[in-house]
Amino acid sequence: MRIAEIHVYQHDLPVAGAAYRMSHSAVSVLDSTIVEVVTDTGLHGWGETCPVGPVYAPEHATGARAAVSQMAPALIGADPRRIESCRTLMETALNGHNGAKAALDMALWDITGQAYGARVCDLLGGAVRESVPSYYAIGPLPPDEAARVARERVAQGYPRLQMKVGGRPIDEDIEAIRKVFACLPRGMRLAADANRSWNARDLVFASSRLRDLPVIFEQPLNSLEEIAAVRPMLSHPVYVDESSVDLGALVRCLASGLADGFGLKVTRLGGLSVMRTVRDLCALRSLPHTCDDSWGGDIIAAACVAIGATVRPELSEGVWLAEPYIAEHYDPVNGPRIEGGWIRVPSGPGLGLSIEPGRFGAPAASFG
Ligand code: 0XW
Ligand code: MG
Repeated sequence: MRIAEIHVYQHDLPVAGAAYRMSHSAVSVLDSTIVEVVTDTGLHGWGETCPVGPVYAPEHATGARAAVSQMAPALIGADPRRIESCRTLMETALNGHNGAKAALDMALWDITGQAYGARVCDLLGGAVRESVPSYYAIGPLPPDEAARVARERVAQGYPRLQMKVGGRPIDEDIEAIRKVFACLPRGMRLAADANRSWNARDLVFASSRLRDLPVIFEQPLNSLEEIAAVRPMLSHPVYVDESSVDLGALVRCLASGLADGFGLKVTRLGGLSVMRTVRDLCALRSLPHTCDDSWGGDIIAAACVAIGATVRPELSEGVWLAEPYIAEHYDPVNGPRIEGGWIRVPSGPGLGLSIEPGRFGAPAASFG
């Protein structure tokens, strides 16, 4: 089996309702890059990468399409089931650009699953359950409003919550964390995610004022160096998200003991192939982690669910999907959905999606 064609599409994903907000950004339309890999046997594999705006991470939406276009010619003629060889071809064609590599990698796993009649989760080591926990990210809302949303989501069945903090006085963040925590059933985990926006002073202050609450601080500061500098002064676990920019950064976090867990993004790390390694390294150190992406439609969602289904339940911090904020499904039948805070693992081969030909209009670029 050979790769005969590769098509790259641009697709806008408008946020349904109000803009999606984090400490220092608000987004209302996300620019997604979709990759379709077609084999000489007529299989279609799908991949996607979709940064949540231009400032969350260094990935750039337009750059993703340029990067896929740089690598695609090298993949034409390769066997898509030899994913490691394809990854070598990608590395030989372009340095860096994990998001673009992740989109191609996803499409290769999708094709391999279809070719063998197996689900991607089962190729990645095997699903350990057929429904994965999700978590809801509460926006940086005033404390009482954040607590109201927390109550709603707990009532819907979400097993875990994240709340956005930062971009306002630290006292307000502390009050919001206390009020949200008070709404949770015993044992339910809460991560306060500053998305890099706190400074060391605020983090140390918040950790001392909230000493009695078992809250996780997710990516509180801009860099690993800043986190390392104040770590001994904290009484809370710290999860690293944005700073786990690649496998090397993640290994440094593991080796230094800097992270107590991770918020992981499939595309930031370079795809499902890398996530599989990261999952196993985290298991070695008993470090909990999520299996997310920063945004994306059904293709990214299916990829996150596939790897999420293979994570040991005691180490799973859930699979976040942009699905509740998106008004469309690429595959209205099989596209992953969050129901009662949980996501059913798709049953079809590959990523389990069936996407209509021409669904994304004319390609931005085609190869082969
Ligand atoms: C909540 N998320 C998984 C979605 C947003 O894109 C940001 C992200 C995070 O945890 O930082
Ligand atoms: Mg995060």
